[in-house]
Amino acid sequence: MSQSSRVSFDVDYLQILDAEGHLRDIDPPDLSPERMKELFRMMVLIREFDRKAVNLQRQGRMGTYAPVEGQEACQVGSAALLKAEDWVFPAFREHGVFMMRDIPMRYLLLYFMGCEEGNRIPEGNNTFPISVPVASQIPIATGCGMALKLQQKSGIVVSYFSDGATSQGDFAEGLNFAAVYQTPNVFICQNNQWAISTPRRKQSISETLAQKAIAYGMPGVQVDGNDLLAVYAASQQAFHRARNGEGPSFLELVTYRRRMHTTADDPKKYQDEAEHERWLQNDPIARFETYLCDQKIIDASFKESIAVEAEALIKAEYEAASQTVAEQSWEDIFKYTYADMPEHLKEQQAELKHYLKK
Ligand SMILES: Cc1ncc(C[n+]2csc(CCOP(=O)(O)OP(=O)(O)O)c2C)c(N)n1
Ligand SMILES: [Mg+2]
Repeated sequence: MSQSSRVSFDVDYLQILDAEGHLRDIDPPDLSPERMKELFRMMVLIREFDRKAVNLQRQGRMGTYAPVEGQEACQVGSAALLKAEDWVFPAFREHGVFMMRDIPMRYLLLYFMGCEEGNRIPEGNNTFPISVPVASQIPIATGCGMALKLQQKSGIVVSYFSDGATSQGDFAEGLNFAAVYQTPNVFICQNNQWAISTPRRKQSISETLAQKAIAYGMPGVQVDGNDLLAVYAASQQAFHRARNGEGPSFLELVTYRRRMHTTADDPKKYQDEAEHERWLQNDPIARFETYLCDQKIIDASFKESIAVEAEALIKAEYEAASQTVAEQSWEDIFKYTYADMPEHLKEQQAELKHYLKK
């Protein structure tokens, strides 16, 4: 008689701050008050930058922009643990990660103003440029992890993506081979509930996205992505495993895209208003602020000072980006794809020249 056996798995859900931002009965990660103030400051700066960027697009001063509002805790809480030697592979909504990696805001502004220069990451910064094809950065990140391992180099590789990317073949290939080769990768899925107008439940009927990791042979944890302390603690554990040669991990950070997919989209056409309103009450910045106030780490004057500082910084970065744009020649848009310009581009260049002369 054959004997049957069962294998069962659990997916943990990590939350440290409750919905209002008060500490639950669980030890918070070891973060100094100064470090927490800095992380809060970054979350506020990202939110201010994001709102300004949407306004610039609305004023016709910038091209299509993908807002990151709502995902500040996901990005700050994880990127806070990155070292300069680590490699980062972002998608197209990781503006907070870029800022945490010390890439000046003008790069992001330039990119969304249509200037490819914005995608030229400063020399020596191990952050890859914005990647628009959904999930395409994931297998490349795995390849980077394999390279680090083969070369016996230190450092880990973190790739960021969102729920929609988990439906792509690249996701399966990337996670599978990271587990097979036990690479130092951490896969961070910011489950913001939407892939343009496709809701999370139509993307996958799996109960969680984190459980997909288990099938590939790596730990998968679901985390309250609007809880900075939970994101930090989960990232700390995953990064630690990767640094210690214990293989890859997957984090599903449960969050919400508070605004439109991009400025070219109108979510009112497909979102349920009541559900949207419910999510708006779950604000990662407000929750962390409540915690920091409870702990008497920040007060109203600190908040005021970082808001003033953020405004000035964003203004200066916008001016720098505008200056670069003003110095660009219209011909640049034709120049850099081919060593020898093909006929059809020459024709288009001539056509635009004629048009601009009018
Ligand atoms: C391979 C590919 N298919 C389709 C698109 C068009 N597209 C751009 S963003 C997007 C949805 C992505 O959703 P998700 O991965 O959840 O990322 P989010 O927008 O939520 O950050 C799609 C389908 C694309 N960029 N790349
Ligand atoms: Mg999404």
